[in-house]
Amino acid sequence: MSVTAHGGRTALAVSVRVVSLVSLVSLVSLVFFVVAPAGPLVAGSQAGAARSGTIRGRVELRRVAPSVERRPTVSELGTPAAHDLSGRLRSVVYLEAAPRGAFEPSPPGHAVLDQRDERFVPHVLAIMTGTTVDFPNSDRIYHNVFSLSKAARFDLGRYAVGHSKSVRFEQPGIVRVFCDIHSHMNAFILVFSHPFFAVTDEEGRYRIENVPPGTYSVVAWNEGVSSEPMPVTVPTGGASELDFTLR
Ligand SMILES: [Cu+2]
Repeated sequence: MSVTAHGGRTALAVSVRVVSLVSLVSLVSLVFFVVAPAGPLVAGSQAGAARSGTIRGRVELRRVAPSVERRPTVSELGTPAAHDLSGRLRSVVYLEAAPRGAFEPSPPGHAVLDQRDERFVPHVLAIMTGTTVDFPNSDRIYHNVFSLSKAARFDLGRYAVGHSKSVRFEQPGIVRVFCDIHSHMNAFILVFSHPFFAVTDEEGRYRIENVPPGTYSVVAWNEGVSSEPMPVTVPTGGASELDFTLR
């Protein structure tokens, strides 16, 4: 963890890293994040890129999870509360188990979870293990980011606008992020041991690219609620459609 003055905003760039089977076996508490011991092998990244396919579809939410409302300030009293639905409309879709050898190592990724207008932006972040997440404070008030989640426990303390602290996420799992000062601030970071996941847009559409041909179980997640794993077969160089309904 390190303190850095935050300059230009880094684009959310999640990149790929091979995780050894040994470390995976020790992380079995969340079974659905674990790479399967067997599966289609891809000879190399070039061959894999040429033959790999896509899983795409839509996650429909029967109802949107309620948010914790922000207390209005004196100047806002009498005006309607600003609802932030958009973050809660986004779901994460991921392969329950990724094929071994299906992805190449690459430098650890970087992502940003901003603190802006007393909210975490984005509300849902999906990353691979080894990714460092910056938590810049873009508000003129203090925040205190922390998590008590099993996959990552941290407390960044208070820092002012223009400052940032970072956390590197090493363990797969779901990390709930809060602010110690503002109880209405919360976010999710989903940490995967493989790169086969996607965050949906606000309409629920998703697209998982570069999936080697094969049959997989796919799970959709929204605000702590997961679907049953759904089977899907990805043809060589083709696309498969898979829709989910949650809640
Ligand atoms: Cu705060």
